[in-house]
Amino acid sequence: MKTALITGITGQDGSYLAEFLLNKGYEVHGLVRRSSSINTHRIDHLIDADGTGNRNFILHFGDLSDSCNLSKLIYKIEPSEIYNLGAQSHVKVSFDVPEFTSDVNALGTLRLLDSIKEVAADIKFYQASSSELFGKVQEIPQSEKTPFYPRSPYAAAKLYAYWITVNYREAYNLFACNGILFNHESPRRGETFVTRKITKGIANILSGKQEKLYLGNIDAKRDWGFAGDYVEAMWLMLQQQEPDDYVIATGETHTVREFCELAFKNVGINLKWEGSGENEKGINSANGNELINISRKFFRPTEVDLLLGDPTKAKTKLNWKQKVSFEQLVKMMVDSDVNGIK
Ligand code: NDP
Ligand code: GDR
Repeated sequence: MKTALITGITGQDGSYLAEFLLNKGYEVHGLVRRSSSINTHRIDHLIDADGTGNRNFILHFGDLSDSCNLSKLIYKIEPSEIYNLGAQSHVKVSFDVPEFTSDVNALGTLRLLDSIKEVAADIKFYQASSSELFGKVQEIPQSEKTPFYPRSPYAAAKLYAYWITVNYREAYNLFACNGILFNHESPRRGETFVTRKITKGIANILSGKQEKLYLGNIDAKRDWGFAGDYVEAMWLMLQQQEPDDYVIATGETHTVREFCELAFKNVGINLKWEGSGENEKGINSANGNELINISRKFFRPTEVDLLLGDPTKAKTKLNWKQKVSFEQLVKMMVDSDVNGIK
């Protein structure tokens, strides 16, 4: 039986990856941070507290800032594969907590790689790299060959993590891969990321819990895919003969504005935009109600304007392809939130 250790198992991707690996017959171990309120809602259905979960699913307390604990767990579990998904993953928040973000996202990766090197150099390692590395537009579409230009403390920390992964691969012959994943979403997406904020906001507006939605830069463009499709690519990277780095994306880009329009359309509301810049408003064209306001609070000091990935390498070498389209993704998220509130 193969054994995997996942950091960030309580997050969106961790929960989908855990399900994926359990279905493949893996024993799955996950790193969980102790918190004062319960943080396992995405994986509760897998936990075997009363015999209803999965016996091959095992959780351990730990933190990416604690190298002693990480080394001990790697020594004890002896995983064949480690997926490093743990991170302070919010780009805007990284401007508020840059040092913490760097400690977890950059040094956390180093701590894992160095433990692998010391404890068992045959462990395969996946690093959750990000399209945020591309940052300020250098080239469109963005591929494995596009130069990086990080635009936030989050992206700068992920840049270190990317290169330290490459360095440990070259210096110590580790099987270490970077998945450069473009934005991927799902009904399990954290509620402060823009897609989920919009779909949850729609559900709240329809049920009278919220009057309108406050958003920042609605002209930013993202290449959005479905998280369930992307975790398969992570696994595929570790099943290859040679370690390598891959862009995972859909090859389509949309503005936040388009995401809003389509999401509202899914519940029968046509959005009309009025005004411009910070005075722009999204209005229900049928009854004139204001549904979206622009707020300075949600703008970033430096923005990533346009992401559009070229997944050709993943398609040809990993035989990976996305299954869920942009339209299906928006519908899936809106339906889940609207039905959840009902
Ligand atoms: P989430 O924010 O949903 O999950 C992040 C996970 O990291 C949570 O389990 C969180 O634990 C954990 N974590 C945070 N800080 C620490 C720490 N100090 N020690 C250990 N664990 C910690 O992110 P996603 O699932 O969306 O993303 C997974 C990874 O992929 C992240 O590294 C992210 O940066 C990266 N990424 C994500 C993309 C996306 O579009 N989703 C695209 C490209 C890269 P807790 O639940 O306790 O907070
Ligand atoms: P991103 O995702 O920064 O791309 O990082 P997010 O959903 O936070 O922002 C996407 C774009 O939407 C704009 N935006 C808003 N964003 C948020 N969160 N809230 C708002 O109200 C809002 N209004 C407009 C943003 O300015 C931005 O341009 C995600 C994370 O998952 C990272 O961990 C990951 O590495 C990248 O995707 C790829």
